[in-house]
Amino acid sequence: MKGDCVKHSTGNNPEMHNQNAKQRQLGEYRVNNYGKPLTTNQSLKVSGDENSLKAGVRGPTLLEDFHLREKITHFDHERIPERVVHARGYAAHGEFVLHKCMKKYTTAKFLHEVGKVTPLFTRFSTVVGSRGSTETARDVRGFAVKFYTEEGNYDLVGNNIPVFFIQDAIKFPDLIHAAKPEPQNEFPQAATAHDTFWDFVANNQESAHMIMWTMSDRAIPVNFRKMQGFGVHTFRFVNSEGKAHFVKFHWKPRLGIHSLVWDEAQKIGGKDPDFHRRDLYESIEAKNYPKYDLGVQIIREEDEFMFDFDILDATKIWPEEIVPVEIIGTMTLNRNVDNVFAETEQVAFHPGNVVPGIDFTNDPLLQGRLFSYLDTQLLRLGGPNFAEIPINRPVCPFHNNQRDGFSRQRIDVGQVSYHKNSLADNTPSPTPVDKGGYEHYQEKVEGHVIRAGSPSFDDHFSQARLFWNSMAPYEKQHIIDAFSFEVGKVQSQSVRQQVVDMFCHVDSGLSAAIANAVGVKPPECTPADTTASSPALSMENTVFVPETLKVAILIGEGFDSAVIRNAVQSLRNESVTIDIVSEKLGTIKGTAGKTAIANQTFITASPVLYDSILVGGGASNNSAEFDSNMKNYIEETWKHYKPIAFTTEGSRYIAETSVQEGPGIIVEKKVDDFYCAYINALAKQRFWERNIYK
Ligand code: HDE
Repeated sequence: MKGDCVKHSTGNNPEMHNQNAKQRQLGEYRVNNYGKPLTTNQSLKVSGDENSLKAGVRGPTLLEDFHLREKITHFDHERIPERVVHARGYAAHGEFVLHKCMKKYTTAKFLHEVGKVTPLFTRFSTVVGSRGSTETARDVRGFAVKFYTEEGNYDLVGNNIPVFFIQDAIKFPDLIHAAKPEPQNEFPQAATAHDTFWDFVANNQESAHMIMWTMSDRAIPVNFRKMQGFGVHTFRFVNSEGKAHFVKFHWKPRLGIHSLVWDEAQKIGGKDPDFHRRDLYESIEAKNYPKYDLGVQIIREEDEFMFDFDILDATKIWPEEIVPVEIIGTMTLNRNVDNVFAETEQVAFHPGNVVPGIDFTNDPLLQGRLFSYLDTQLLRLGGPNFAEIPINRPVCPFHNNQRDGFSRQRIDVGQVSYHKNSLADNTPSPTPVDKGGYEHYQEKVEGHVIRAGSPSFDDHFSQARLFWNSMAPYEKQHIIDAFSFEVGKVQSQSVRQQVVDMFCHVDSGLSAAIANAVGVKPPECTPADTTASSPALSMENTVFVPETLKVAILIGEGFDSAVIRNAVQSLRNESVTIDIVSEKLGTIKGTAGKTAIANQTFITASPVLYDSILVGGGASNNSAEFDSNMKNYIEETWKHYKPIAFTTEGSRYIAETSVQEGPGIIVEKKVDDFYCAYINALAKQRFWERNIYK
C-alpha cells in the first residue's frame, strides 16, 4: 500500500458511511469473475474444463495437463486449520460512531471527536464446536470487534459473558481439552454435557461464577443481535498526561438481551444449524442493521483496592450498580461480507492489537492471551504475513524492517531492511510518544519470581451467588434445568457428586435440586454469605420491542383475506418480519377473490424458527394433515412460551390443543384492537407465567 491512511468518513456525510475507509480498501481486492473467460492462474485462457487431457478418448490421463494439475492441486489445499476455539463463527462489517469524547481518559484518537466514524469488522462465534457445528449449542459466544482506526487496528476480543472459567492463562489448554469432545470417541460435539468438562469444573472451582452464566439463558442467545458483549478483562485507559484509569468494556444491544429456551435451541440445532448466521445475514440484507451501544466502566487507579473483589480477577464483574456503565458510542453492523473464507475465516483478532491510550493490566488471563493469538495465527494463516491479508490490513500503511516469509505480498523496495541505518536516513524510524508513538503504561512493578496465584483471587463463590440472587424465578428454574441436563449426562457418579457439592457453595436449594435430578446425595455445606443482588444481571430487566421479530402466518385455502391483509400491514408497520406458511408454496386463495403467496410450507419451516405464530385458519383437501400441522405449530409455540394470535377463524384450534387462554394468547374475537394487542404481546416475547404442563 502506498500513500497516507485511507481517509475515514465523517459522521455528517451519510453518503460516506457506506463508502467507509475499510470498504474502499477491500474494494481494491474484490474480483468479479462474471462474464470473464476461464483462465489458469497464469492467465492462460483454457479451451476446456470438463475433460482431462488423455491419450485417446478412452486412454490414460497425461501428466502434461497443467490445467488439471493446477485445478486439483489448488482444491487439495483449500482448507486451513480451523480455530482451535471459536471455530464456528460469522461476521459482518460495520461502523462505530462516537457519542462521548473520552479525551479526559485516553489518547486513543477514535475516542475523541464526537460523531467520528470508525470502520470495523465484528465476528461472533461459539467456543467449543468445530467449524460445521450447530449454532444454537449451549455455549459462550465470542464477540470480537476489529476497529480500523487512523492509528492502527484496535481489537476488542470479547465474549457475551462478562467473566471467564479460569483466572490464569496457563489453565486454558486444560479447560479446552476438558470441554471439547472426549478424545477416545470424539463426542459430544459442541456440548459441555459430558464427564471431562464437569470433572474440570469440580476440580477447578474458580469456574463457579462462569458456570452460573453458562447454565443460564445467556448461553443460548436467540440471535447475535440480541446478546451483550463484554471485554471481560480490566484494561487501562491512559490520557495525555500519562494518567491511567482502569476500564471494562460492554456492548449493549439496542434490541435487548433475549434467549431461546433449551428445548427450542436443541430442535433448531437440527432444523436449522445455521440459525444464527442466517439471522444476521438476513437482517443486514433487509437493512435491519444490528446496533450495540459501547459502554465503559471506569475505576480510578487510586480506588483499585476499594472493592471486595480483586479488579484484576477475570472471574469477577464490577456490578453496574456499584460502577455504572457509561455509554460512549454505537456500533452498527451494516454490510455482509463478500466472501466468508476471505474475510470471516481469515480475520485474525488479537487482544494485543491496541492503539495509544489503551493498555493492559496484570490480569494473568489477559497476559497469556497476549501471547496466544499471534502464535495461533502463524499456524492457522500459514506464516507471519497474515497482516497483509485484506481483511487484516490496517487502513493506514505499515512500515518496518520485517521481510520475507510465506506468501509475502508487498514488495519492499530499497536496500535497507535494518535499524539503525545511515543508508536510508535511519528510516523507518520510531515516533516519539508525544507525536503518537505507542508507549506502554509505566506501571511500577516489583515482586519475587513466584509460580502462585494471588490470595485476593480466592473467593470463587460470592459473585456466583450474586448472579443466582439476581435471577427472576423462571431464570433460576432454567439454571436448575440446565444443570440437570448437563450433569445428568455425566456417566461418573463421583463427578456428579462433586458438582453437586461444589454448587452448594452457591446455593443449597440449587444444589439440592441438581442432586435430586442427577441421582446423588444431597449436599451438605454453607453457601457463600451474600444476599446482594444486581438487577442488571437479570434478562427480565432488558429492552422489549417488537422490531425485527419473525412471525409465521399460518393459512390454508379460503382464509379470511381481510383479516390477514390487515395483520400483514400492522406487523410490517412495526418492522416485524413475516413468512406466510401453508401446505404448499405459492398462491393460496382467500375470501373475496384475494390471494396470498406462501413462501414457506409446514415442512420447510418449523415453529421453533419463529418468535410467534398467527393462526389464520383456512382449510385444505387433506384436512386431517392440515389440522395436524396447525396443531403442531400451535403446541410447540405454546410450549416455548411465545405469543400466539388466533383470528376468529383460527381460534377453533384452541379447544383442540393445550393452549389456555391468558397472557400472550390473543384471540381476535375477544379483543377490541386485535393487531395492537398482538404487537404488545410480541414485544414481550415470552410469557413465563404460562403453565405449559397443565
Ligand atoms: Fe480466546 N482464543 N483465549 N478468549 N478468543 C482464540 O485465537 C485464548 C479468552 C476469544 O472470532 C484463539 O485466532 C487463551 C477470553 C474470541 O476470530 C486463541 C485464553 C476471551 C475468539 C485463543 C483465551 C476470549 C478467541 C483461537 C486464556 C473473552 C475468537 C483462534 C487466557 C475475553 C476470535 C484465534 C475470532 C480465539 C486463546 C480466553 C475471546 C487460541 C490462551 C477470556 C472472541 O488464540
